[in-house]
Amino acid sequence: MPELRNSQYRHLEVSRIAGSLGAEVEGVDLSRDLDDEVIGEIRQALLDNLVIFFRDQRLTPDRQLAFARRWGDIHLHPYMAGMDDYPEVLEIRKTPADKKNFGGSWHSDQMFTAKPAMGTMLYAKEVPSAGGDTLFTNQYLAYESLSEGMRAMLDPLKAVSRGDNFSSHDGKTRKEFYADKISMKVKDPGETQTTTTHPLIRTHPETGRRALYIGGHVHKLENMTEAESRPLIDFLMQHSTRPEFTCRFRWQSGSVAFWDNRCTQHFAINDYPAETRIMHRVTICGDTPF
Ligand SMILES: O=C(O)CCC(=O)C(=O)O
Ligand SMILES: [Fe+2]
Repeated sequence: MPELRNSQYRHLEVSRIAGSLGAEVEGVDLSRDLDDEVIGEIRQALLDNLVIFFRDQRLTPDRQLAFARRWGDIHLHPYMAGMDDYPEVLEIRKTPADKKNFGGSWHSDQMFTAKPAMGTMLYAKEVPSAGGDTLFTNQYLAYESLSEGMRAMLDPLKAVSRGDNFSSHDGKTRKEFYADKISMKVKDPGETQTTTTHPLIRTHPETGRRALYIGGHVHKLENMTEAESRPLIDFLMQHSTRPEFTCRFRWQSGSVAFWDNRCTQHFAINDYPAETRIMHRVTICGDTPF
């Protein structure tokens, strides 16, 4: 990971939280209209650290959307319904009545669409007294740490991702999976494409670095059977989530995480059965992976 020293930032203070990815960023109030120089520094911090965190923010849905729009158009989730007043903001809510959580397996957001979300911004409204942390992993390192032979074999492959009925949901559809009282509304994806083939190794359009592009939505490899694909997918999922490639973020109310789906996976830990966790999520449109 290229090291950017704090002296290279004029507006931000950036402190890494783990060896492979993740940094806390201080010195910015995300509810304000930020000038291009500050946005440029935040972009640099994101590209260098893959996921960045801000503490003690106060964001209304309008201000969260205003900050998100500085990065691109807002991406709408094909299956999950947004807030009544703010359809572009998805409220991720888990109460003691919910057994399942949203995002509770390793994945990269909306890999099953033709143009998956470039980035995701999550703002913590209410968090458990302990638990409900989120894990992230560095998919550049996952790729670079493979043997030359393995990389050569994977380079031309493509993976098929599905938005519904995927393996981390035990083969259930979203409606079935979320049936037991999850406080989130599942909608019909309509015309949106929800099964898509993407390169297994993708090139990040801004850094030019190659990264493994895999996650829980991957169902099989193109031109192979499910049985043939499964051992390789299982290996790559296990490899890409090795502890030394990860970081773990402990939320407080007012925390914001902003991650780059083009070079990371994440996992929301479901370890707070008796407590409530409420997050506001906005995703930003991305390009066709190549
Ligand atoms: O709630 C979380 O920590 C993350 C959930 C998730 O997967 C997402 O927002 O994309
Ligand atoms: Fe996610």
